[in-house]
Amino acid sequence: MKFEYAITRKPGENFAQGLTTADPGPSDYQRILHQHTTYVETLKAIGLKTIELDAQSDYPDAHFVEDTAVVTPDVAIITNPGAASRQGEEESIAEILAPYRALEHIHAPGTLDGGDVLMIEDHFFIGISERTNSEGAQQLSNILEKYGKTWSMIPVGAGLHFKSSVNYVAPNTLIVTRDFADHEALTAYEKIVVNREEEYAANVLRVNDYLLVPRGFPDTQTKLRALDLEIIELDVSEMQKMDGGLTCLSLRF
Ligand code: CIR
Repeated sequence: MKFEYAITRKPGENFAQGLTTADPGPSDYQRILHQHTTYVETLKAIGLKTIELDAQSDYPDAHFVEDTAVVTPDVAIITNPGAASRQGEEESIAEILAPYRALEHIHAPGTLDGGDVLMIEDHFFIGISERTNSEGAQQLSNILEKYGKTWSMIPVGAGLHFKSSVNYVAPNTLIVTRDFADHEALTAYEKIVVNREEEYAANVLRVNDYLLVPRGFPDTQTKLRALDLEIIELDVSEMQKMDGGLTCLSLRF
């Protein structure tokens, strides 16, 4: 689908109280604001209309808007985020999406994070992770079927979300971490495999004819240059400290 819009949300001053498995070290609000502003300006520069939301002080992870919805050409599925501290973030996103798409919802006991869902044309990979449980994945697959889409479920294993490790970069081509390089569910695709030292760089964001890649992963960038796409490098070091990255920071549709 050609993306026309992106929803983003400004990080809150308490962003460093968000969830992370990393040792984030000292936080720097001005730095994350600068990185986030550059991200939003980049989306605009490549032709998207942005819908920019204010920080939500009750939710230090709320700028990772991707986890709150799965937006397809016909329907937006509002998630029930898997982390207790993030449940409720989806409410304001549902209001924003309502004028654009029919809405469906994931209900408890189902949980689902948008970061676990990879849309490849009419097919959806749904990662089963610490955040997305089987019930949530089943609810999503039922909704997708109603709208004529196909799906596969795939255990995430290592990494926070499925899209921390696997992303769609070009026709029939994925970028994957080594753990997914030989995965039987992905045999139909060509693959760019990132080195162990550069695993974070599997989280790249394809937007129409552009590929947004995280700064500081030279080997992956060389591999991606083989694709016929314009590559834009962005510094997302403050998001990386909080287990987030380029895909998490927006909802494209
Ligand atoms: C969290 O743990 O929920 C946030 N700190 C990071 C969420 C990243 N989102 C994503 O990968 N889609």
